[in-house]
Amino acid sequence: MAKKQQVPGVEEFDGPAGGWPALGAVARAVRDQMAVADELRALKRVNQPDGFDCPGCAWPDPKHTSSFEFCENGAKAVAWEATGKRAGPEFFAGHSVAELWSWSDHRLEDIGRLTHPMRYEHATDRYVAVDWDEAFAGIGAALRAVGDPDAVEFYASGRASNEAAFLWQLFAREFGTNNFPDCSNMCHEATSVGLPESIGFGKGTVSLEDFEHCDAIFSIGHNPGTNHPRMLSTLRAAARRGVPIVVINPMRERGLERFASPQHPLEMLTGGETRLATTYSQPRVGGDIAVLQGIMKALLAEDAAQCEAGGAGLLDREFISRHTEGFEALGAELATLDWPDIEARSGLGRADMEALAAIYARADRVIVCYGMGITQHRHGTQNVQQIANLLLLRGNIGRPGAGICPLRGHSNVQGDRTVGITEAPTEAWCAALEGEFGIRVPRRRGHNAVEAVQAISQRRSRAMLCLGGNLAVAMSDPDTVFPALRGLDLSVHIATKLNRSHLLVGQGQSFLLPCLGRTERDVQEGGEQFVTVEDSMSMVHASRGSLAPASDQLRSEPAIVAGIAGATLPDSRVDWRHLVADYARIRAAIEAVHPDFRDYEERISTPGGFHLENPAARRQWHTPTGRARFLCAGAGPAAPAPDVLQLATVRSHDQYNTTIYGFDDRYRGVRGRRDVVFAHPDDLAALGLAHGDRVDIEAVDGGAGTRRRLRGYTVIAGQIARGSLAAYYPEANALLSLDSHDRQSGTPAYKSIPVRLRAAAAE
Ligand SMILES: Nc1nc2c(c(=O)[nH]1)N[C@H]1C(S)=C(S)[C@@H](COP(=O)(O)OP(=O)(O)OC[C@H]3O[C@@H](n4cnc5c(=O)[nH]c(N)nc54)[C@H](O)[C@@H]3O)O[C@H]1N2
Ligand SMILES: Nc1nc2c(c(=O)[nH]1)N[C@H]1C(S)=C(S)[C@@H](COP(=O)(O)OP(=O)(O)OC[C@H]3O[C@@H](n4cnc5c(=O)[nH]c(N)nc54)[C@H](O)[C@@H]3O)O[C@H]1N2
Ligand SMILES: [Mo]
Repeated sequence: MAKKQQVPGVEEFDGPAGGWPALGAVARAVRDQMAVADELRALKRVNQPDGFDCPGCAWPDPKHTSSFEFCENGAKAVAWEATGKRAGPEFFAGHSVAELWSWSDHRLEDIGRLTHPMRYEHATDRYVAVDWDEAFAGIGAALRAVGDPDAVEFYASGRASNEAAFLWQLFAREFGTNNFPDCSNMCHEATSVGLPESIGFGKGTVSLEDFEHCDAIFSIGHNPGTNHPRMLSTLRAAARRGVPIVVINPMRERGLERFASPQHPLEMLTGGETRLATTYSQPRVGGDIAVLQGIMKALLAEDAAQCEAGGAGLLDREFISRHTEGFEALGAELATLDWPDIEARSGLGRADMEALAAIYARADRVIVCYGMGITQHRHGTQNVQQIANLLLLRGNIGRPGAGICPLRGHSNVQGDRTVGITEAPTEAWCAALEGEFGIRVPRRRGHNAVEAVQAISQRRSRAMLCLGGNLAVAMSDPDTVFPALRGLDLSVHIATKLNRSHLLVGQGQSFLLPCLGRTERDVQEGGEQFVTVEDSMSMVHASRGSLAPASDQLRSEPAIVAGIAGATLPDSRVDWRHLVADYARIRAAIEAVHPDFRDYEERISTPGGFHLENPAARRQWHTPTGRARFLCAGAGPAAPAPDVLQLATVRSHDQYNTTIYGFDDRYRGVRGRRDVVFAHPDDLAALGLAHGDRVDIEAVDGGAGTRRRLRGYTVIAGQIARGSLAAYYPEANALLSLDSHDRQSGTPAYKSIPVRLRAAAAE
């Protein structure tokens, strides 16, 4: 084979995940960001019983340890927030919004923490400082001027605490709308919609202890080495027990292959490492329904053969008959699918899928973990439901060591939903809010994220308030979203750092309200406060910041929400000041409207917190028939035309969603750049292309009159399955139309964008 040509910034990485490079990366992050030694203290308080919840991810903390657990990307997230850099009024005086627009996403956030409330001034095209009271009054007046409450969008990103999120939804509902576009609409909505139909509950069913008792782990469509690094310790322990770890992922991810644990000095010092994946299957992007159908078909065939030979078979028949429905229909569907079709759609061979079925059948207790590679497709909800099917076939839900494990994104995205951030609240929730506060809660379904952006682009919605996040950049289709947001009458952003969404100013009013982060001390009238968050496995625990705030002007998220609410609703039935003076009062209100939070204040004071109710984990199925349901997916998405490739957008190792810490993607061998696309060498050869060539990527469903493309990308040959491409989020959002989303959950199809690749056109 010809030697690959040298490509600047691209060199294969042959080390394990973790190890010394991880420590080095943290040292660099600390050096770049943290000016004061004091801020380093923050790193020692991450995920400690009396410290703050790591803003990095929603993976739970092992209850029984209180020792510092080293996590490279957690440390980077903390350093990024606890930075010594500041973006104060002097900074904004020196730079117009038009100028800032030309800066990269990395450079915008790297200016540092926002220090003062700011209002956009049209005459000078600059953000200028305002008083808090002036800002609240201006926002309140503008909101009342909108007239129709359903013309206002209340976006939330999943870093907000339970307390802030609860106040957010209380304010919006008293104002009169259920418009709650939320980051989870772009993330695990397929889980929140898909699992209730399958198992009657929209969250994962496992706890961290289950990983100590499982006999096999399936990891489908997630990249924990980068996005949930503390999970590698769990996988490492399982691997050392001899538990098979099966990976199903179109890309080879180093963090799923090999790991040198920074927690284990001997492994570090001796250059040792632990092998994680025992089987690594690389289906085509978007091929998961077919993969799961193939595994189930093979399982049913082997089960039938064993039964015929007089054995007991491989299915948990007792569980299926007592607890489920729809088994016959699923079996009938699988029987109609033929292997060549499954192979074409999945990109795997029949023998591969039979081998996966055999591993699955041999294990008594199986956990399936999954992430964005499953949810962010046009058929994301169906993907999730096929995973549930697979588990139900052998009774792998609702017993120790087994279950379904969606890896949530933001550190409190699950909690935000629990405390009422949803466009479709239950009647029970609305009635409880009304009972507790004496307000009128609208029952009309509101907007999710895609619907909110559609409404804004059609001027049906005219104001947007954002509790964190960077909606414009996170959403698909910047060509539609950016102009739409510029047309708003009012935009309000509660944020820690400057990002591109804040620069989408138009003829209307824009406000930038700086808030405390997780790491910082939060003092209200009633004294020092803590907040609460819920992790991926439904554990609710306290988070208490300890650093001095980045500026004496900062306010907490709950205080800012209360400030806006008070100024907007002069006749509010809610005593906002009273609630915010002591967050225990907010928690008491949550307890009053949500039965699972009984004795909230008392239970939150136990180190490690408490576990929320999880009926599916107890085999109570809150479906209409009281049974778990096998759900058919049909033939699923067809394999694309031969010249069309499916592009998945992925996170690099140096980013947190739209926050770009740096330009390296260490485990994938990329340094100092992000303008690359991963492709299979055979696909490249078929197109007359090779490793290192410059290409243009063009969306196939570009939509009428538009041409969605990325120009001048460099191809990296290898690491990914045939028929598939991968490029970095958020840049590649330019390829995805707003209309391309899962019809059931509204999740944009960020992981299956049909594109063509061609040699770059001359400039
Ligand atoms: N450091 C860091 N931590 C984070 C984040 C971050 O950006 N940085 N983001 C947080 C958030 S909000 C989230 S949601 C999570 C995201 O965590 P992940 O779910 O790990 O997110 P992605 O990087 O989008 O990668 C998903 C994986 O899916 C694979 N994939 C792509 N298409 C397919 C497919 O069709 N099938 C299968 N089986 N796999 C596919 C990709 O190869 C990749 O390995 O992480 C959270 N934690
Ligand atoms: N192409 C593509 N697009 C995607 C995805 C993908 O995989 N591919 N993933 C999707 C997913 S899973 C998600 S979750 C969304 C993420 O969408 P968002 O949650 O909207 O985006 P983030 O990048 O996490 O938001 C970053 C901003 O949050 C603010 N911030 C940080 N900390 C705090 C805080 O403590 N309080 C407040 N108020 N603000 C804070 C900062 O100003 C920062 O600029 O993106 C989605 N978009
Ligand atoms: Mo996410």
